[in-house]
Amino acid sequence: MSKKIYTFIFITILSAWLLAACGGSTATTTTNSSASSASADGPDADGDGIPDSAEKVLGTDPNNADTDGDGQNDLADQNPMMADNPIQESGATQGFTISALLVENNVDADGADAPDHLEFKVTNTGTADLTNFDIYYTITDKDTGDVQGYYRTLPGFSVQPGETKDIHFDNTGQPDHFSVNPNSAFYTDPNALTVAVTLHAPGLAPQTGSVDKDPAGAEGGVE
Ligand SMILES: [Ca+2]
Ligand SMILES: [Ca+2]
Ligand SMILES: [Ca+2]
Repeated sequence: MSKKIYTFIFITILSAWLLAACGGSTATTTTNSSASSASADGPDADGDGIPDSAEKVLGTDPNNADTDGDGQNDLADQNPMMADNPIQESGATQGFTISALLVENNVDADGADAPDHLEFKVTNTGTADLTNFDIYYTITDKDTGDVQGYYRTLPGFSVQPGETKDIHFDNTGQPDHFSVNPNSAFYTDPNALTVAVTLHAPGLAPQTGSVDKDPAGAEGGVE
């Protein structure tokens, strides 16, 4: 699906919801100024003006007012699951490697939901502690070509010289586990996917990697 068509569908769904929320009498609405608000349309956990129930339909994150991390609120963002890659590091100094990139199947052998997550190992190949990482990753449906893109900073994640550490993307809330959109293609798209990541630390050359997520296979990736 093209970006233009997707945007049209998103706006159509959002408009329908806004109209319903306003009793069909007006297309204007009021955004919430605080998180964890609620209305006749149900809870709005992240206070972005879109109820949790509508976020599920739209595919946005009910716990994040800026699902794709591009700085634009979900309600205002015409393409809320597609951030452009803001990582523009020009440094050529090598300081770390991605030594493994793993994805987990989204259903178990019986077809039930499984706890998906994206996981990769980062090795510090330099002589100084590395912090202030940020990451951009895309999720591409291999059948339809649909792409989602997310940008995240990784606060609290650091790697000492010679050390290898795991970065996880899931919603367990554990240390070095970073939140993901539970309504993203990674969780909801049954087709084969390609996940591509660009990891960056200030002053160092970004490192990239990609891995396919098979719709029916076990956890895959490269070690
Ligand atoms: Ca919301
Ligand atoms: Ca949201
Ligand atoms: Ca956004």
